[in-house]
Amino acid sequence: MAFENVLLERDGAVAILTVNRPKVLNALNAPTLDELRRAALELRHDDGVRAVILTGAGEKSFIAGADINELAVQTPTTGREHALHGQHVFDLFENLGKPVIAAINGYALGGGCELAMACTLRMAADTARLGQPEINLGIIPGYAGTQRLARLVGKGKAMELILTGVQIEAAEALRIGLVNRVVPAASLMAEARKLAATLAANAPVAMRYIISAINKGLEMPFAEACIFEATLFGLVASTDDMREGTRAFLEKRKADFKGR
Ligand code: CO8
Repeated sequence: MAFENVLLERDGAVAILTVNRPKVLNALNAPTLDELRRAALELRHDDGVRAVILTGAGEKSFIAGADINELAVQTPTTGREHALHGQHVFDLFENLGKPVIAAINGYALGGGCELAMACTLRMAADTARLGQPEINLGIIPGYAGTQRLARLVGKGKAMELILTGVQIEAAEALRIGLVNRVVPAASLMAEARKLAATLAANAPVAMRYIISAINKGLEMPFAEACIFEATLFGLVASTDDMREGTRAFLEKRKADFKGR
């Protein structure tokens, strides 16, 4: 598939998706968002891809937010539609059915922080800076930042970050649980590839169900979420990978999971 604003590479079972507008710090304009949507659909349906890394081109920025040129001319109706469309695209990444690692190589602001939060895991360079600076533009997050940030770091911290619009450093993002890991900037991609390769060797159906159980389960009452988990647990028992994983343990060898 041809893209202009994103790069999509494969390295075995790992796909690397790079937002590629470094001159504007990888800001998300409408065409870029649409390419992310198309790339997400392609990656979801490609069984050869078992883990994805999402990053930004250049050394300075992951994604510096929605493109402010477009925000400056939005109307009430287009603003609502664009927010809903972006939320839909980010949902695709959250529910891709395989792990997506945000490799945060610099600024992750506004829509950039929101997209990172829609990823399954977040690994940040020690030089990265994260935040929801929308308040400084007289607007609010529109790509589900108010919701995902509150779920990730708790209501109090989310209120503080979104109301002040402050940028925080990677170490602080790690401390409050906004990112999973912080690594030296120079080794970010190597570390992200290592983690992606580890995940890509895991049983694909079980990974898909784990992501679904956590994402969907958190939105359900606890008792219903436990029933949902039990149902997925039962389903996973139908897979060849379950038989392979348990047999490999008993035979003291490494499992070879096929995603069936
Ligand atoms: N949109 C468009 N252009 C941008 C953006 C952006 N978000 N961020 C940076 N750029 C451009 C700059 O205008 C500049 O362009 P030029 O070279 O033509 O002047 C170029 O990128 C380089 O940026 P700077 O010169 O500003 O670089 P600095 O190192 O001085 O500063 C910062 C880096 C701090 C990241 C600074 O660029 C900045 O503050 N950027 C804006 C960050 C921001 O406010 N992001 C949030 C945007 S709002 C949002 O994301 C809402 C999401 C929900 C929308 C839902 C409905 C659509």
